[in-house]
Amino acid sequence: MTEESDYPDEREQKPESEIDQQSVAKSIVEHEDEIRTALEEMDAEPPEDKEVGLQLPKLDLGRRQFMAAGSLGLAGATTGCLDRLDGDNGQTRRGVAEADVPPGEHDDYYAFLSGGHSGEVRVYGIPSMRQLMRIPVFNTEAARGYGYDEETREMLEDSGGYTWGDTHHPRLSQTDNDYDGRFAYINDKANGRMARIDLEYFETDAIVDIPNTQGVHGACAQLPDTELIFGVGEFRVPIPNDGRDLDDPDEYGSVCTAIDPETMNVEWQVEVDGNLDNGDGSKDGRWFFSTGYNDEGGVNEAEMTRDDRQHTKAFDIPAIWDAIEDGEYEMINGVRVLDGTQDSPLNQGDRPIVRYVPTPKNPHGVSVTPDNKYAISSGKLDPTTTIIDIEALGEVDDPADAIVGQPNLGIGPLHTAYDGRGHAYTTLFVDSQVVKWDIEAAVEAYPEDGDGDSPAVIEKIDVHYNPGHLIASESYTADPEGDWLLSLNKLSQDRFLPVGPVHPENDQLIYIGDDEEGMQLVKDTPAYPEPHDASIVSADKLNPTQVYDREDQPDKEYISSDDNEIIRDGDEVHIKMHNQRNHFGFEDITVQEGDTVTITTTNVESTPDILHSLAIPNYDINLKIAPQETREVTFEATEPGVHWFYCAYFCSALHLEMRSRLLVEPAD
Ligand code: CUK
Ligand code: CUA
Repeated sequence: MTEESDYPDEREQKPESEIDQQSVAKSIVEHEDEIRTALEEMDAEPPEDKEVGLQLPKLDLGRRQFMAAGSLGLAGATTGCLDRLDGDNGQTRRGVAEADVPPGEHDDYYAFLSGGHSGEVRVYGIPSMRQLMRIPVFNTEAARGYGYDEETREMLEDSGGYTWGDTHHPRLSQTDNDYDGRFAYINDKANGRMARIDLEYFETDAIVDIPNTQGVHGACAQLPDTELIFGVGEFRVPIPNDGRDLDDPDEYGSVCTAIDPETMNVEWQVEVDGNLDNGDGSKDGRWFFSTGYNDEGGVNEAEMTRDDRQHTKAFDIPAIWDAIEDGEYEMINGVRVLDGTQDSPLNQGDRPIVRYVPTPKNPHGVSVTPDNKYAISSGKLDPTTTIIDIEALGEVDDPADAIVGQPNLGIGPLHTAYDGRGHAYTTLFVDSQVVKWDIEAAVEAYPEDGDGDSPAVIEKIDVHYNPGHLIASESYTADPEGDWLLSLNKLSQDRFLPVGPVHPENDQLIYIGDDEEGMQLVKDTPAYPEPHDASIVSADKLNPTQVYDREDQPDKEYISSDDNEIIRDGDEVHIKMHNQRNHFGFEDITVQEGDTVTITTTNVESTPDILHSLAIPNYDINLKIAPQETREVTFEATEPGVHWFYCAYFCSALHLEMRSRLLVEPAD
């Protein structure tokens, strides 16, 4: 199970010319002998052992085939579809031996990974770990024309005008506690924003700049039907943060923000004691849980780590709506803000709006089990996770009485994912491990959990190195698939060829579909800085469009080849032109220096994957125009001269010829 890093040894390779061909042949023969011996030994094992080892339905693969496939690296060729198993919904799934999806075949899952301070979201296929797409969100990205046309520029401008963000928690919309394929939501920790990605087009379609908060970190949807999106403030600041109480940290506060998922308007905020960190919602829509690591209200490391216990905060959503109905809020920067601090009158009655569950120490991740029984909150600076009984939380007088388990798991527990079979998987940042444990066993052992590892611990696997989040397939739904686990490791150190002082992160894929075999590390994937969290969704739950429909863009003018037109009105020039293989609607466009130029252009192709772009040298413009899509840009013609505008997507054999002249006549 354990993989030691042996990278330095492997690098001592001889130049090819020095390699003794005979010794190569000899070692191949020896290697094949070893495999044969291993296979013979397996065949000698009693058949009942095989039964125990392969409990999963339809996993009809003998250990011999598995060994052969794994050792020879011929997964697709040797095992074929023997290795497929059925998911809960009857879909065929790849098993561990088919983790290398053969060329031309598709993955079983999409994984949506945050890109950290790159500001984007990435899409991987699981189990291949192939990167399928990158979706710019808070950054600009010329390859997708994002931030270079009117629409996306305006969206970025209206949400603060920043050129970067820090994405951490991509969460997908759900209906009835299952992915509905509509939207993904993603936070911006840097600039306090929340964005929405339309999963029909895989494009960011809305960003909201959230007032009264800084460091919007944890994010999730209210389940079961995505009625709200929550984002929580990690940095305590004065509210409003307008220069008041600058150096008076006692006056700082942190809020949980609820956003309408359709309008992306902020609905309300609840201020709490301490800060907020990660969040997850109960499956029935009643609770939103958030950890927080700075109940001390400190402003430096020593202060923030002073106490041994902080709180996991449980926001009672219906109680908050009731309080709003009763007018128990203050309008701050146009938002209804409720007082959810411990001494607030709203927390004194028999239906407090926020319940404070004591949790050791500087808790980080919190996630709700698929069956909605527990919220599990990780200690980070304490070796335990805290298991909160969700039903009990609504009944007990003292929230501490809702704690029903506190297993000792290892050093630095950060985040927990689920396989739907009663197991939890928790990352141990300091130990560089993932620990698999039995949730009910931890509840049974409580409170006599002892000093060492909890009896609930089933197995640990080394990861490389220092894992942050981990996510299992469909772990955030009520019905996880329980086959793949992604460990998003913060350091790769020596796992890859060196590429300078900035090392890639390492996203590791672990097979968890076989409880008897245990966790199996399947592959390393270098990742550009820096994924935090991910959501893994079955491929059949998404239905992205391949070609735009004209009706998809009702507010844009479709420009066909008959509609090419240049409209001049004083110093305003509006150019309407189509584009297609291998030309634009005009060969030459002449404007005057100082003109305000708007170009509206439609890609009139209807063939999938035939994209064009409108790249204008010297003007910092590159529009992406997908088939049947219309894009628009406005700019000042400040640079006199000849500017060859061209298509940057290699679209045909005459792609290079797909260019026209923008002639900007100098003003006298
Ligand atoms: S956080 Cu980065 S590893 Cu932003 Cu969810 Cu825990
Ligand atoms: Cu169109 Cu290249």
